[in-house]
Amino acid sequence: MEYFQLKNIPNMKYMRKYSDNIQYGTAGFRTKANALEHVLYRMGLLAVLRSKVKNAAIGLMITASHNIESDNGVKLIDPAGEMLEAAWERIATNLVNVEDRNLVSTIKHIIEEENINMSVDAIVITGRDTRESSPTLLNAAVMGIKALYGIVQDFGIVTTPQLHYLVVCTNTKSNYGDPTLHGYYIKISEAFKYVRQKQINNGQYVAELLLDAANGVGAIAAKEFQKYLGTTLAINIYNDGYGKLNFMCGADFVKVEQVPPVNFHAKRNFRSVSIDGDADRIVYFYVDEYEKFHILDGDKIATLIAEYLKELLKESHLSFQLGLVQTAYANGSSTDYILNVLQIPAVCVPTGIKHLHNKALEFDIGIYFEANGHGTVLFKETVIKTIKEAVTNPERSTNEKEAASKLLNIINMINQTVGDALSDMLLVETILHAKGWDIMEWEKMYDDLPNKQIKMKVYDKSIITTTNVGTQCITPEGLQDAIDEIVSQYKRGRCFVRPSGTEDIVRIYAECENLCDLDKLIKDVASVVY
Ligand code: 16G
Ligand code: ZN
Repeated sequence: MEYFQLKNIPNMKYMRKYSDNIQYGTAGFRTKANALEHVLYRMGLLAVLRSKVKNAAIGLMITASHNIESDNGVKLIDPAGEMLEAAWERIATNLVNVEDRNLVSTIKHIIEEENINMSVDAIVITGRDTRESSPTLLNAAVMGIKALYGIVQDFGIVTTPQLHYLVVCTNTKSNYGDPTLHGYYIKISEAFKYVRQKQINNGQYVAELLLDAANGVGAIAAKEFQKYLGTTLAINIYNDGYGKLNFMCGADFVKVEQVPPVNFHAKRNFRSVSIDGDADRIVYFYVDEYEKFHILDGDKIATLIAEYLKELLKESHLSFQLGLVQTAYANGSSTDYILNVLQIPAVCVPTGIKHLHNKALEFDIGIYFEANGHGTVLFKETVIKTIKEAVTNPERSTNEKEAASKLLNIINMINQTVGDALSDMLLVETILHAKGWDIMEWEKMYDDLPNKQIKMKVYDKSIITTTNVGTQCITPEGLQDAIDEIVSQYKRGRCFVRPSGTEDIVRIYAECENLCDLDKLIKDVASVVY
């Protein structure tokens, strides 16, 4: 090992300022922005090591997604666009928390343990959201990357899914797409326009929607998309960056509070969309003529996509194994619909995109969505190859070939590297257009069970540990029995309690058949947690 390479690592500017330990959690490191400079510096160092180990480009995204503006965060993206491998999450947590005087020895230790060849070139692809703290944090990361002689490819302000896309394209040498933002917009928008011109605009569908962009980077990306889409779809953007980021707006707010965002002119019964601060989550909603708010969340999006893909496969006479992956937050009605009506296997995994993504990879075509609106569809390479062959196969009928060609364009429209709010939005728009549906018709696919989610501050959330994909409490003793006892009193009742992996709180989710019982159910459970 050539240790001279480590001589630049000690850096007075990026000394560890806080003694509190911080953890690489569900979505990387996330906390108050002013506590993160040394974390970014060290993650820059780690990204270089990860790139050398994988002999591929690694992504480093600076964002705190739907959190308040004063927070920030960082996550590393592995070469195929997936979240950082679990073993390296532990390495990251350790590296970020060691004393400054132990930093160099810790790096040496990682190099030895992981058997890293330091002569391999390292490329780190960086991006950041629109937060005020992001440029300073990017500087810290870049200093870390350069201290270990890594190459920085910075894409400036991008959505999280754009950065995943850029990492994948860089590593697959254009197999997936061109590794530029133009490449991203053109790939998705061309596919969208292709499918649209093949379909007659009919029924209740109107090619116009209202978008709440959470005052985040999604507003920039949506404006850019509008240029590529031309008149095929009119996107009216609210919360477009001039207001406070994620403040009473955005997908997380709308989903949890079940109300429209602020600064939003909801037209009655009109298709409206909310995305989050880094544009990897999406929910649809509308307000009806009685001022009642309706949400069509990740579950509704997943079922719509699943049904449409099933139809296209049938039309093209292609048969693949479809699967849908959800978490325990999925509405019970959606799971029933998937299993009983669509007759597609539904699997439940723990919260966190890496779990959903990994499970979805097991199917030929794996659809995954969290109820909060993060999701995408993954197609096996062999599936794409078969569909491509079907498009040109002279033995197939014109109808079959048309359906296969639609499928191929649907695949191009989907950002398979991670959940992408804007790519998902264009996919939903395509399906509604194909069916000639307005948002009310889509909503009728199935009725959601009344549901509610609350956050609870507790003295120490680590006292609560869970099993069975986060739905059963193991500790403290007796808690789960008490919850079961309460839930058993409610028709179609379901309720679970788990500590959040991203915030210092406990989450309680409840659903049951009667809306008027819901508040009591969740309150009773909260009282035994407290
Ligand atoms: C993050 C996760 C999301 C999860 C949410 C809440 C990723 C990319 N995102 O946004 O999957 O639902 O945190 O997690 O993994 P929590 O309930 O553990 O706080
Ligand atoms: Zn997000």
